[in-house]
Amino acid sequence: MKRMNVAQKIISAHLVEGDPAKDAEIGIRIDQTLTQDATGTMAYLQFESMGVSHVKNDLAVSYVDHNTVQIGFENADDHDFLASVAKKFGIVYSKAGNGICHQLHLERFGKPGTTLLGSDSHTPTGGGIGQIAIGAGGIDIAVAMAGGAFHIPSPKVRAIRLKGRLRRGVSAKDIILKVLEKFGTKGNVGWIFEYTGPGVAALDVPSRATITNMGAELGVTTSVFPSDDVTRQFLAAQGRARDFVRVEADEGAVYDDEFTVDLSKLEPLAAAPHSPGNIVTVASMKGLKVNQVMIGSCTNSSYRDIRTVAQILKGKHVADDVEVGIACGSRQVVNMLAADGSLAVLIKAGCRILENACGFCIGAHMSPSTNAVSLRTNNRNFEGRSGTKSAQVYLVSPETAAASALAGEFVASKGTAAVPAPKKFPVDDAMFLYRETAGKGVKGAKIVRGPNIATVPKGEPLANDLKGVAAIKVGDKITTDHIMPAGARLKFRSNVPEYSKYVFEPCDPTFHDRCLKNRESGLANVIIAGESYGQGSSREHAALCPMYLGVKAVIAKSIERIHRANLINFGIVPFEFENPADYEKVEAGDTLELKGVRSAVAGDGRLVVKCAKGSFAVRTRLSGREKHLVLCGGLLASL
Ligand code: MIC
Ligand code: SF4
Repeated sequence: MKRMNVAQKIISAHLVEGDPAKDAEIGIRIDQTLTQDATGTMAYLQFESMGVSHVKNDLAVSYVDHNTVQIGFENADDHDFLASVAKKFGIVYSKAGNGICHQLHLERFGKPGTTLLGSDSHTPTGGGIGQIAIGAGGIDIAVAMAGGAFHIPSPKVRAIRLKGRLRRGVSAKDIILKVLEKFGTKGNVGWIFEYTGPGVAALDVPSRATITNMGAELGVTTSVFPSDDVTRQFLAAQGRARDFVRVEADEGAVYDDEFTVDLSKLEPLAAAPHSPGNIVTVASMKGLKVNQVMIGSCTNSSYRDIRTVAQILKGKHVADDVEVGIACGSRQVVNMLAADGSLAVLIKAGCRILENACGFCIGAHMSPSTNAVSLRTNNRNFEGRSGTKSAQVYLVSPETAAASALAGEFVASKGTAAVPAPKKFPVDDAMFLYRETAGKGVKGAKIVRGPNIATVPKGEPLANDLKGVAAIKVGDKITTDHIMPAGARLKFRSNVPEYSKYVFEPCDPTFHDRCLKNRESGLANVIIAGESYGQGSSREHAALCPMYLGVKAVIAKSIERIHRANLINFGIVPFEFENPADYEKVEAGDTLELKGVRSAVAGDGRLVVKCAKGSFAVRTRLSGREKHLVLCGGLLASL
């Protein structure tokens, strides 16, 4: 029998289409789904339009954690809509204030050996307990809830071998920053990173989850740890011993590649502005004045993390000119910190205690001041994501964040005693509603639709000849935060016409108006981009809103996995330059001729595009399923 690694074991047990040994797309069965409010409203509107009576997968959970600020009626309208949908269709509803989706799912629902699909790019947090957990656009979650398969490229699996033991002051965040230093934020499409080796056993579940969570920044399909005795202990302490299954790689399992991290040699690291792949040592930053320190987010908001911070701050006070905010991952974490006195320590040390939610991480709270240096324990430091364009955001471990908050400048922590894995977590599921009707739903329950809940636009079939305009030309590593900003604009997620006004706002605020003009004159809008277009989040609005504005194609040097899938789901052709140097041939505003684009999509994906400076060749590599979607004008239009 073939000796399998963890990823292969779980994928082969869930395989419903294709052959992982071939270099093509495969379909897998999805056991669990999760959504969060900012992507969930669209996902459920799409689910509703599929006409299914209730969810068909094992467990669907709808979390509210992104838009909890509620300035104006919009967020609250979304919450009411989500709660009513959950009741009707058999979804568990996690109320605002319960915590951040990934932390909560790990604590209460995630199961080793199963598959989880979430409308959030950090869904791979579940890899910390041996789940194949993948982020995707909302419509893919809707399909999975309706019992459909999810498609991924046949994965290549890279072993990240951990050896040795971490030194004091160095933690899981530094491990994933090291992996990001090695592999960067582009060029990892189609890979699964599997953590193996003797160093794994010494990492507790929250540490493993920090690593798989931030693996999203690599652009991989997912990251996964084995499910072992550490996992067993964690699940038992959560009162979920029955959910444990052991999933470990077979002796001699084969990997497509491997990389070793010697934990004993690791030093505190940071991701410097404005990319999670821009890694520096904390030692090299020593002395840089720090204005703000933010601790929390789905990467570092566990009891282990915040308790560690409390141990470092105990009996001290943060520097006078530094503002410090702490957002815990869940009510469970807050309750534990309250019970053991850590919360009082944090308050006494001068920290601002924030809601258990995404908040600052997505620029929805505590934006830093102009030009501020902000140290944060979250996973993304894209320019402007904090809500302040000129801010210099560095991503660090909780240990480095706490030490720097005290010093008022960038400094590594000397460390503190390890927080032992709790023997018993206090379990209180009262803020998870509709657990009794999960999987069944309540027939006849009414869906509540306030004025913020608009309808989902459908695409149109792809024409054979397109006369187009290069509506914008952007550079490398354009993130979904550039395409579809969050923060102050997040409240329009359920209203596509309104949210579309902000497409590319950080790059070119005139994009929306120009696109509409082009669309009215019968011209197709085309986006020209460099390498790694669409990095970052799973937000399908970065495809849906451009579709609404008449964008028919993206031509890029390369496109990231989740965004590429979202483009296809909304009928936008994801083209790549055959010769990346041709990027130079197109200028913003150029007229483009895409003659025979429909036949090209239906055929081998090759097309010659005419432009002012002559012509250039592009290519799209689509599976049969993907071709069908693009030709129809997207998934909804294909139903
Ligand atoms: C993010 O961290 O960028 C988000 C906000 O959680 C997104 C989802 C969204 O845009 O709603 C993600 O990671 O997918
Ligand atoms: Fe929320 Fe930030 Fe995690 Fe996204 S990365 S889910 S915004 S905490």
